[in-house]
Amino acid sequence: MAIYSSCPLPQAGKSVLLLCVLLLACHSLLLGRPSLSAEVDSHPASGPGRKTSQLRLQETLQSSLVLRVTSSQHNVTVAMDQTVIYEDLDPRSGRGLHVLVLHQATGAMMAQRVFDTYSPREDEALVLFLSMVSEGRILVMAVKDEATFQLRAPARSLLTGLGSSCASHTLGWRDMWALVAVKGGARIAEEYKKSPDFSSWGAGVFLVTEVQLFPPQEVECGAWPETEETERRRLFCDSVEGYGSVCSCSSPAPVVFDPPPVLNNRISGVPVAIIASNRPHYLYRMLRSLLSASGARPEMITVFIDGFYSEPLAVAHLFGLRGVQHAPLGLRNARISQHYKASLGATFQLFPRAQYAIVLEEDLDVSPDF
Ligand code: MBE
Repeated sequence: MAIYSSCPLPQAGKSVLLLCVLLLACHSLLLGRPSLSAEVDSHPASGPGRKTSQLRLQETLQSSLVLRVTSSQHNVTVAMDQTVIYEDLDPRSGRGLHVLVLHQATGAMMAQRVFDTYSPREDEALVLFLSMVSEGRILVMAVKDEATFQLRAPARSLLTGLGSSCASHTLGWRDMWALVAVKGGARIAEEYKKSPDFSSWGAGVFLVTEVQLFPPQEVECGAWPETEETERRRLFCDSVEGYGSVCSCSSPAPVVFDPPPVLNNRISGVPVAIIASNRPHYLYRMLRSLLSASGARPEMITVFIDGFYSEPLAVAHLFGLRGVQHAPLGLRNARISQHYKASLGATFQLFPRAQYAIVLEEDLDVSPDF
């Protein structure tokens, strides 16, 4: 494990850090395990030979990977081994803090977000997002242009909690910065370049570090019961991140609901079409409320997605619902009309005897007596 940091540390802090690094390295060597082991303890291991659903197809898994992270005025790029997995070179957009979440066993990218922390309140969204990421995941962060004008103390202390030595005070106006860390654990690597004056940007940061990966069976939750619901949960939690307790090992949020039936229900045979695009967190919230409403019947619900977005489809499958992706047609209002047309057409094809359909958009919340 390499630690890169150009942020000033007090001398005593440096000696303690060196000692800790040496101790950690010895501990890893003695145990013959990757040095991120502390984070895995919160994911109890399952029985031997069990693989996560996403990993079942992969015969040989790497034990480590090399990350290269660039942070500069116009560029955030992340490469894994020899492959660029993320790149934002657009000079007109993408200002702020770029965050990637990687799976600690496969290195698969599970989430990517940009928080424009030059602008107000984006730091709150950053804190919320990071709080929803499961412990043990690898976090990669990099600044593009400027990321500190509205980066307030709570966000700074959260980054400090991830092991950053720059985030609390040093990181400032138009400084460049990259961090690789483990959620709930320690910093893996950090690089920083100060902007020379108010009207200039810091020189580009190029961070290179090797990250140790975990064997899949060490990161899989063994506490979930062996049910069809768990199968869906595993598929979801192996591929996407940022849904908090859905993937909690000890107290996972329910994905099956058993709402009370409605007496003399005259709409139990009415299909429900959810009109969705690429707002998977809204979709998650709406489906949770819909499936909890009295009389809800999952088999009547279809999620129609305007585009080939994988995350909303994963959310539909998490709840055991049908998901249909459409190739988008047209632009703006025309695109929305086309999506409605295709979704209604498909609904009455799926339910040819239906006379009515219920149409809901992905950002609604359904009341319990809907
Ligand atoms: C802006 C523009 C933006 C860029 C942002 C962050 C400023 C110059 C002076 C002040 C504030 C902003 N000031 O320029 O360059 O494109 O995203 O800086 O770098 O308060 O004096």
